[in-house]
Amino acid sequence: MTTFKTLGQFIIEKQADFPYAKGELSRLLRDIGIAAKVVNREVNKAGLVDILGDAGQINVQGEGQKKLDVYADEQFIRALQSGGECCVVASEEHELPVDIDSELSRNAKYIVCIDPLDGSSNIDVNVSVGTIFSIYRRDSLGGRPTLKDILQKGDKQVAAGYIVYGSSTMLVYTTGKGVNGFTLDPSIGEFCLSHPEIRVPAMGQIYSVNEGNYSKFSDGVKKYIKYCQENDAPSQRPYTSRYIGSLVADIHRNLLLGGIFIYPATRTHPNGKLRLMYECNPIAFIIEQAGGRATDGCMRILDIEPGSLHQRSACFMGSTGMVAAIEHFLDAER
Ligand code: AHM
Ligand code: MG
Repeated sequence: MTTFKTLGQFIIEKQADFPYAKGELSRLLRDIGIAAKVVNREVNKAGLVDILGDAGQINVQGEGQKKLDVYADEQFIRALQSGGECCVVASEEHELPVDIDSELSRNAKYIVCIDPLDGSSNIDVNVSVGTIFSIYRRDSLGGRPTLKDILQKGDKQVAAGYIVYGSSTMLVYTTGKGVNGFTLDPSIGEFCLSHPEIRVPAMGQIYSVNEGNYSKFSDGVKKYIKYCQENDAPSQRPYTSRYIGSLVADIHRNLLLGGIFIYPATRTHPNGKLRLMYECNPIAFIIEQAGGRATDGCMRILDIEPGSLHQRSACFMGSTGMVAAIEHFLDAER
């Protein structure tokens, strides 16, 4: 008989790996997993809005229907609030940190940065979207957490993960001891371990970039893209271009198959587009834990000292060999 392991079972088994091992981080991860199932249910119904009622209309309970990214934000914050392990949340949906000040979370030590529904503009056309999260431990003691508590380098993350709401819904996470993936089995409503110990191949044949921005890229990036397109049998070029425009989906594919994801600085986005705290850092942590690399073109993403909650960063992440190749082109233009 084949056996299976649920996310809950796996988290408990791995609890001893955590340096503090009191079960708090395990509970936090479990809470995120529960909220992900609720969000998944709503994302799956998104195509039915024209039948069931569009956003902005009044639903049967008399409540106005919410946009899915707002809904997802509420679900994750509610789960973190009721779990009691998180003291503050930094979300893409809120300009300021959301302080979780309740009796239950009085001694909570964990900080969560989250993009509750990334790529939400893709929902209308039935393209995969995702949730990205990053977890830190609070350094300071006493009082309410401050912005300084949140603005830690990515290297200090204690856990990070994403959920991809795709043809299957998957949760992939790391606590700094490798990366594991769980697929939601809708028949039992559980995330089950389906992709243990994910490793990103050292070389891949996929490059992912919004080539519509080509004219705005630096010479080094342009030359790398041309390099990807050249014929060279020994290095299996030309590579394949794959770009969904939904970060989690693009990263998930490249993580499993090998590849590079690029969102460089452009003239219109001089610091790139993606956000450091809840997009680049968690993905960089996962990629490194899977054996890959993540850089902003000058330095390791996880070493960037953050200055603000919603700051952006350029990023080049994926298979080590492919990141090394683009660094060569970027170095040559300096
Ligand atoms: P969002 O947070 O507003 O959804 O934007 C982030 C998304 C990512 O999922 C994706 O990688 C990127 O924007 C795509 O940007 P572009 O359309 O410029 O290629
Ligand atoms: Mg986003």
